[in-house]
This record gives sequence, C-alpha cells and structure tokens, in this order.
Amino acid sequence: MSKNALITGITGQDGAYLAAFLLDKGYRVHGLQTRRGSDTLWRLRDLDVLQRLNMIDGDVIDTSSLIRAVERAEPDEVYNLAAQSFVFTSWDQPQLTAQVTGQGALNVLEAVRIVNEGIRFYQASSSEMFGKVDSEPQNEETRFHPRSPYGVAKVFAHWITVNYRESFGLHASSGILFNHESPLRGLEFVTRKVTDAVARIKLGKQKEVRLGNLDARRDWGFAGDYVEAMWLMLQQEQPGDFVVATGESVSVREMCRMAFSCVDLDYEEHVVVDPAFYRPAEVDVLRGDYSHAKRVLGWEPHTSMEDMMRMMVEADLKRVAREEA
Ligand code: NDP
Ligand code: GDR
Repeated sequence: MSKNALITGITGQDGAYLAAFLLDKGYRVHGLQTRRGSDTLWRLRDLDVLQRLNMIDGDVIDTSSLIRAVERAEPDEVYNLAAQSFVFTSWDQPQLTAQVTGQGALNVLEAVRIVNEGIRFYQASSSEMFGKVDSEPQNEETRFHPRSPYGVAKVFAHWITVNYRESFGLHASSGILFNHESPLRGLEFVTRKVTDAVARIKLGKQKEVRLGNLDARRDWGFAGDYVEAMWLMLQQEQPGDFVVATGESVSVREMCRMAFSCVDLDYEEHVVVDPAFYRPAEVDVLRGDYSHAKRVLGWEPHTSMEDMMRMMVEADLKRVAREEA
C-alpha cells in the first residue's frame, strides 16, 4: 500500500523538492495551495511533478481549511513547510510572520490532533532560532536566541511541536535546518540574488548587484539533499529533533567570489555594498553540527557548496538567456 503525504508550503523551494522525492518513493502527494494569485506553481512545473500532485486549497492561518485538507488527503505524514520565510521582511510584517510561521504550525498540529493523532508530523524549524550564538558549532542542545520576528516565530513553532509530542504522544519531529539553496531558491535570498545577478552581468544585462552585510557567515547546503533528512525523521520509530547542516561556515563575501568565479568574473568589480540591505539585528555566524542526524538517521550532505553554486549559476544563465529569446 502506498503512503499518503500532505505538504504545506508545497509551492516553495523545499516543497517542490520534497514532492518530487516522495513521488519517487511511490507516495501519493497532496499539497496545500494558497491561491493568492500570480504564478506560484513554477517550481512544481520546473521539476515536472505538478500533474502528479493533488492540490488542495487552504491556508495555515485558516484552521478549518487545514482540517478539511487533512480529512481529504488522509495522510500518513504531514510536512509543515509553510512560512513567511524571508527574515528581512519579518521586521516589516512581524504580525503576519507570527501568524503564518508561528501560529500556523500550531494550526496544522491542531488539525492533525483533531482528525487523526496517528499521523506523523514534520516541522520545518530553522537555524535562525540559534540567532546570536555563544557556542560553535550549534547542535540540538544549543540555546536559542532568535534575532528577528521570523526567528522568534520559529522558536514558538518549534516548542509547540515538542509540546504536542510530549503532551499528546504525537509522532512530531522537528528538523532544525541550516540554510539550504538551489536553482529553485527565491530571488530575495542572497545566494540566488547573487547567481541571478552573475548571469545577468555575464550576459550584459546588468552591471552590478547591491548587497548588505558581506561578513555574515552561513552554513549553506543543497535543498535536494535536505529533503531526504525530513523524510528520514518521519521513518524513525521515535520522533525527535535533528540539526541538518554541512558543518562548514562560509561568508557572503566568499559565496560571491565562488559565484562570480564560475563565469570568470571578479566579484569585487560588481558587488556594491548598500546599507538598505542591512538588518536591524544580524545573525553573524552559523555552523551546524549534524552528528545526531548522521548517527540516528544515517543522513549526510552530498553536495559541496562550490558544486551547488555552479549548479545555480548555470541554471540562471539558461533562464536569463531564455528570457532574451
Ligand atoms: P519558501 O519561502 O520557498 O516557501 C514557503 C512556502 O510557504 C510557499 O509554498 C508559500 O506558498 C507557503 N506559504 C506562505 N504563507 C502561507 C500560508 N499562509 N498558508 C499556507 N502556505 C503558505 O521556503 P523554503 O522552501 O525555502 O522553506 C521551507 C520551510 O523551511 C519554511 O518554513 C522555512 O521557514 C523553513 N526553513 C527554510 C530554510 C532554507 O534555508 N530554505 C532553512 C530552515 C528552515 P505561496 O507560494 O502561496 O506563497
Ligand atoms: P537567511 O537567508 O536570512 O539566513 O534566512 P538570506 O539569504 O536572506 O540571508 C543570508 C545572509 O546574507 C546577508 N545578506 C543579504 N541577504 C539578502 N537576502 N539580501 C542581500 O542583499 C544581502 N546582503 C547580505 C544577510 O544579512 C544574512 O546574514 C534563510 C531563510 O531561508 C530562512 O527561512 C531560513 O530559516 C534560514 O535561511 C536558515
């Protein structure tokens, strides 16, 4: 018997990769779709999975829509990936971020609890919960000190997941994922902003790219590797919390150097620092210790950051060239 999965946030980067991964495993995949207009389905088309999915209208701030979605999908597993996920925007829309990214997780848990407590649940927690770190690398025991409304909302979502596990015995797991990127990354995030700019500069459509803090350091992995860890968490007998990362920390500046060097350009000639992109409070450095995930799940990252940046630059070169045609 094939399993059923319901994914909230299926139209996002991780949702698209996870949908493709689960379809390959023989799952029937259902996805929550917000229908806010404009084309949010491009990633599902890009991976050629859209026609194999059952899309259900709903929104994580509307619990009754979630209950109906869970009743319709009859899932064995629910993956809660929905979020207002852009940290920078969370200072301009703190309440929306709290509702979607924080309370949204509770709403999905409530729908699971009401419809069928046997459903396994995954929460997309984030390294942004560590925020202002006082120890390195960060693991499941590291104290949280979030630095943005987004990070604060994720801490709520994380602890309510732990609480539902402890209170009701739900099989609820939380993946504390560090930054992960891909050609399907939104253009607002710094890696994709840079690889898109590299392509445009190389093809003569743009001269420079304006960025904020070049000294911030992140532990950047490949989204395609990370969705496997989500699935593995829900295959364990016992639920738990797992850091998913590469163990390496790279600065924004070094990431720019990598991306521009893919097309033999010098980032210093094209990157302009613009304080408009500075954040009210910054997360200076993140580096994850994924040894727990390695030991319990048998999970490891497979893609180096250099290979990932090259993959993203090449995809953007093709995309920008297509725009011209
Ligand atoms: P994206 O921003 O690409 O995708 C977010 C998804 O959430 C979209 O499908 C979006 O739908 C959906 N969404 C937004 N608001 C609502 C709502 N009110 N109801 C239902 N769905 C909604 O994020 P990623 O794929 O990168 O990340 C997936 C999850 O993992 C997020 O929760 C993110 O916070 C978390 N995370 C991501 C990391 C990363 O590095 N990528 C690292 C750690 C955690 P629509 O298209 O309709 O707006
Ligand atoms: P982050 O990712 O905030 O870590 O959250 P983002 O790519 O937005 O920023 C990473 C770092 O780059 C610095 N930076 C810039 N960032 C953006 N977006 N644009 C710029 O021009 C720029 N210049 C410098 C930022 O200051 C920051 O230090 C991502 C999201 O996917 C979250 O949802 C997820 O939880 C975390 O990763 C882990």
